[in-house]
Amino acid sequence: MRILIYGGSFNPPHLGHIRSVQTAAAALRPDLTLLIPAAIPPHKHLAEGTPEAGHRLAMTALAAGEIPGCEASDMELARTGPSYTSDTLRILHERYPGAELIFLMGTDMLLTIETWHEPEVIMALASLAVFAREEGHEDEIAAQAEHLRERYGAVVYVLAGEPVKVSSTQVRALLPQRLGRGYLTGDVYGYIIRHRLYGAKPELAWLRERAYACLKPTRVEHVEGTEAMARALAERWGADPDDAAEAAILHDCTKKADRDGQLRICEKYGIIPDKWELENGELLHAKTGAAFAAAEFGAPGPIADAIRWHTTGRPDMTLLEQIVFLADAIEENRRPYPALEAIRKAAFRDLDAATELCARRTLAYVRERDLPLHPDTARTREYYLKKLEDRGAVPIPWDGP
Ligand code: DGI
Ligand code: FE
Ligand code: FE
Repeated sequence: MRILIYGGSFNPPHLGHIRSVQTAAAALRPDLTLLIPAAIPPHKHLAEGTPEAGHRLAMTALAAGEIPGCEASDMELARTGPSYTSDTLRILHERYPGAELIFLMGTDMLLTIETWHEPEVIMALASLAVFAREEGHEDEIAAQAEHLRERYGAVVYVLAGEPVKVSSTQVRALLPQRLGRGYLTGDVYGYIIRHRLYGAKPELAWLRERAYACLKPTRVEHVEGTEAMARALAERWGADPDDAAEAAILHDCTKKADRDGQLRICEKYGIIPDKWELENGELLHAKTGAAFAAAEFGAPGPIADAIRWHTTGRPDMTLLEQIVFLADAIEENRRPYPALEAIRKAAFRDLDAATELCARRTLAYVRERDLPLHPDTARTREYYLKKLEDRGAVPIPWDGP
């Protein structure tokens, strides 16, 4: 039996890791491949925002899932004290008697292995595998391999193949800029976004694809329109256009669910519907959408709040909340309704006046259809009416439908 062992911080595991393992596995044909995330010792400088060990293990397990016969092992993370490779190999040697252990490493690791803890134990218990072509180090690697063979009786496999040029540091730097997805497996990327590890923000194309899958096909146009309008309003009023787009893409993500479906989502996320929401299940999609977006897509507080308040609004909304509240109402694909044009114009001239009129129009709509009026809608109207009055502005004239 042959076991390929690949250790590292996997912070996060990326396609470079996967390609290295695949190339090594193709050459060495192991029966089992173990990815072993290393415990990062407390004295070592932790990369900014390094997620807890459990997250690294979970990501490594997702990455391992891409490779046949490959598993993630928690044996180093579960151990207390310094994580020595020699100890890991001892344990594996006992667990798999008679197996050939092959330790896959990067070039610089091979060059420094003699400075490691118990190098002679490492080389007695395991063969070493290293890539030959890494930044023109071929001669150095060949010389070092020869030296280790002579001095320790080491078995060194020098593998052909160019490792993918990407580092975890690079990936961590890209993720907060809505980039980096191309360096990760889909599962690992989804996990990072769901938990917003490394300050990651989703690539919007990726988010659209996933969010649209939650919609009735007929609603996609509305969400596209809302995104475009939210972006335009964000540019006009100085909010982050990508954050506005993110909130807009997700704002109706639970709209498809009927009343029973809404109540099931409420149960799942511990939402207690109020009596107006119980009467009119339609109102619930704002609360359930916010919870779903946070749980499934890691939507951070300000974005989840913009989703939460997009239907009724609330007094003293944040800029992002106001933008999404209005964008939803005035996007280009909205079926025309009275006051639409007036709100649309106002939204680019006076955000509070537009908000007041938008809430006033909903009040009229609800009254006309004899729907239960949600007090949040009424409060939104009152708050923005008073805000206009306080600064001596006149509400936009509109007499109702
Ligand atoms: O989800 P959308 O259709 O894109 O838009 P939305 O989230 O603004 O939801 C619109 C619906 O919400 C619309 O049918 C009116 C309803 N609504 C908004 N405020 C109230 C309200 N319904 C009631 N009963 N009471 C309200 O205060
Ligand atoms: Fe909605
Ligand atoms: Fe909407």
